[in-house]
Amino acid sequence: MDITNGHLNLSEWTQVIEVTLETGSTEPIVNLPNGGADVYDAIFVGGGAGGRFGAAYLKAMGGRPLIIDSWPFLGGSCPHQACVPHHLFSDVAAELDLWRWFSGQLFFPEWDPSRASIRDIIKLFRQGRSSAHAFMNWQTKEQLEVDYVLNAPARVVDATTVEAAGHRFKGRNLVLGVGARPSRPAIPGIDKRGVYDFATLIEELDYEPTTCVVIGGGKTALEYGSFFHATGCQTTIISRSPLMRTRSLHHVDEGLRSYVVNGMRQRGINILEGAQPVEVLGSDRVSGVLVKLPDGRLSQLITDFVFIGAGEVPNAREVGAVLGLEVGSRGEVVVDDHMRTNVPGVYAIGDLIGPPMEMFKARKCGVTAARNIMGDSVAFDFSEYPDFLHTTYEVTWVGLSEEEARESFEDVIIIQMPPYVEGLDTDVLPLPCADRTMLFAFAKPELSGFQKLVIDGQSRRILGAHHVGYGAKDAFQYLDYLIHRPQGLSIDDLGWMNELFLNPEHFIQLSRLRAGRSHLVHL
Ligand code: FAD
Ligand code: COM
Repeated sequence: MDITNGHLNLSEWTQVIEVTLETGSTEPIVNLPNGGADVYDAIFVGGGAGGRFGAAYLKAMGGRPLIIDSWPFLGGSCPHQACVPHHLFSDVAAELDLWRWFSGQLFFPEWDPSRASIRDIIKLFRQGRSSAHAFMNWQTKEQLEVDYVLNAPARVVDATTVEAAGHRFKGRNLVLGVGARPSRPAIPGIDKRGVYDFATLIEELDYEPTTCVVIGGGKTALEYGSFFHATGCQTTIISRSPLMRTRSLHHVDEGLRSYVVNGMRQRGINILEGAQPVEVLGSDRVSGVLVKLPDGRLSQLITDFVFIGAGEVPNAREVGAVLGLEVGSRGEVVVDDHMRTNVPGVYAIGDLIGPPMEMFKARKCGVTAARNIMGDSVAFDFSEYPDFLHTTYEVTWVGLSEEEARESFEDVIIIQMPPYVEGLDTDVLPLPCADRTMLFAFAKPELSGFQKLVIDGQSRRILGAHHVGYGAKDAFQYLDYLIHRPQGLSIDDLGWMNELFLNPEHFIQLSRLRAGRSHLVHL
């Protein structure tokens, strides 16, 4: 389908994408104002977050980009199977959590698990996701003016040639952004029906699970496990390492971690840390999981649904071999800080180059490659960044954990809510409280959240911030910038900010209560 000279509106794009996905049509969707005959400054193989932002930036700088993607839409895995459904699930989990705690009280009806269906939420997502895809296609063509060929798997021929939709495209540079796929641990029985990952959950779930076993201890395991459990599907999480102590997460503060994990246990999630799945049981369909407990005993968990949340593996095989790209021990394409691979003129970006597998990194890798191709010399260091995950809460953190700070600084000051004071009955303290935790604050105070600031008492600089509650993600983006800039952010700066009272502004007001002291002490 050649849409080069057409100007589809959003509904028309939605229709094109849905029909293509539903029928499995292999007809390419082509937007090539010059018929694809030019030599492009860069061909972006993969139009996910990395490829789309890279191509848009290169175009904005006056360059000529082409995107080729095998899906009939731009934007990649995020709006199709990853971040966007995860946020929907987490929103639903938070709503259901309130309903369950307040069942039959105030205006809440009696908790009725039959009303909370995992399949209904997935159906809702599938019905809506094409509108996001439609917007990406429309914006990239009409506003960003980037050439693209969609619904067309690309075959890299050499460092300047890519074949797709029966056409050979030439580029002075290649930018590879083909993403990652869910990792499937080598456990006997893992391929049985009833075993899902974040992608197949969206595409293939055809029954309502009644119990769930989640394998993994990182973000996806906690997020999806919390959602499944919130719907009333009794959930067990099996993790070799303690939850949130997987190598994909850094700077996780122990106080924050225990608030999160205790909260999950309090809600009835069965958490087996230090445990190992031995076999997925069942003849054809899953009927259980055999697990080795930390003390070496074997235990059998009965379940009709297994969810793998064990991370992702870069799709390096597909593009790596033909070009002779260097691939690292975790299956990632190896790049330098300019996103250059070992092959001149070939760049790699996003999930393909390994962790952290996050949107900010994918998009900024794309922009870094584009800028270097266009003659800037730009390095991108993504070793420090703000991070978050969801349980039935939003959990955010940035900078050093308390434990990390104590390893490098002599005088570490902690400002925390609830305060850590030996023997104090903080379970009755309705603080911190803020938007979306007010009901908890008044009826179940111990559920109303957790906040911690880690400060270097000598320089008075904020070293880290940690938060469990709602609505702090936005602030953490700016806190990240402020604490990592050369002059940092001091307790005095923070205490002098203007709070919008009763949101996660406790960091401001608590800092102000201590900032007057020349020698800082804990609060
Ligand atoms: P992708 O977006 O995966 O794009 C790769 C593209 O390459 C795809 O469009 C694919 O069709 C295309 N492709 C592959 N092979 C070919 C080929 N041969 N020819 C042509 N095209 C090809 N990050 C966050 O920051 N916040 C979140 O809340 C968040 N939630 C997440 C939840 C889940 C469950 C998961 C799994 C991830 C989440 N992430 C989140 C991570 C985020 O989704 C990824 O880091 C990001 O999407 C990576 O972008 P990318 O461009 O590298 O790859
Ligand atoms: C967001 C996709 S869901 S992209 O990063 O805007 O391409």
